Amino acid sequence: MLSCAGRSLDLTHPIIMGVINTTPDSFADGGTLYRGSQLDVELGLVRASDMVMQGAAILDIGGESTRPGAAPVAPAEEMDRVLPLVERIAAELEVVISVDTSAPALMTEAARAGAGLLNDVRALAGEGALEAAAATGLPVCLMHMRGDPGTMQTAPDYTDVVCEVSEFLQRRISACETHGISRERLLLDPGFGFGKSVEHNLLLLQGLPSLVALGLPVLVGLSRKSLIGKMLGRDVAQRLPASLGLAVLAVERGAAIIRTHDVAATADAVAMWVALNELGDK
Ligand code: PT1
Repeated sequence: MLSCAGRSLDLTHPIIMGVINTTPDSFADGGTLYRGSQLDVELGLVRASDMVMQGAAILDIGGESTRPGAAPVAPAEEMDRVLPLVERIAAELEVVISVDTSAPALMTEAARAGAGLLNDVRALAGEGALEAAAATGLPVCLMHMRGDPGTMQTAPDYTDVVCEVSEFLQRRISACETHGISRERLLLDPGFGFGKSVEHNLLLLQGLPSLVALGLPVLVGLSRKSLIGKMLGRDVAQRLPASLGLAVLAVERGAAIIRTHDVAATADAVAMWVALNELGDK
């Protein structure tokens, strides 16, 4: 059980995190919550409600695109995008709200607005992030990234990618503990696509059990990412079948949470794995 503000998440079976981007420019679903140039909170609520009905236990709300090559966004702009939607969803839906941010001020305000989880692709390494996250009392997902979104795919290089990601995450766990964020509040994520070649991503998926062995729930986000495009020659709109395959391979290797744009399809795929897994327990 992971305690997320007023709600608790049962992690005995893998669960689904649905992605909701409030950015005009996200790689897979950018701009879909906009009417003209204006972000529409009601469109966001409809999307959120659909995802909950389809089986999402968590919704991950983001206001900064972190896909390869993305430019940074001003924290004030990010807050303006994210906070109204967090408030609206918290008031209307029974779901844990995760906020995908590295901005300390947004962490603080999101917790006030009803968020139940913080998801930081920079693993709280930014100025003031550890302190802000600690003060919210919320669980935190620590993700590995090499470099920053603008340049991370230039020439990713590792001697042993699984070891290096694992050691990085262990250092971030220690930093969290030093700042009063206990292990019970932490989730880990290898950060697929964040400063990794296709081969690095595949090695990380194959080596996922060694991250799971650290004893914290592992979150995996592979949905529609460019490694699929590079391997199979598919553009973003044609990456669902491979994303589903990868999701099942990740839960088979111990992933606790699957972050996806396609909640209904991913919930079906994971449900088949769960059914088979329960047979094995008998
Ligand atoms: C993720 C993740 C995230 N991914 C967590 N948060 C994104 N915890 C945003 C590509 O190669 O995996 N885990 N927040 C989206 N980032 C990317 C990265 C999108 C790479 C696309 C690519 O296409």
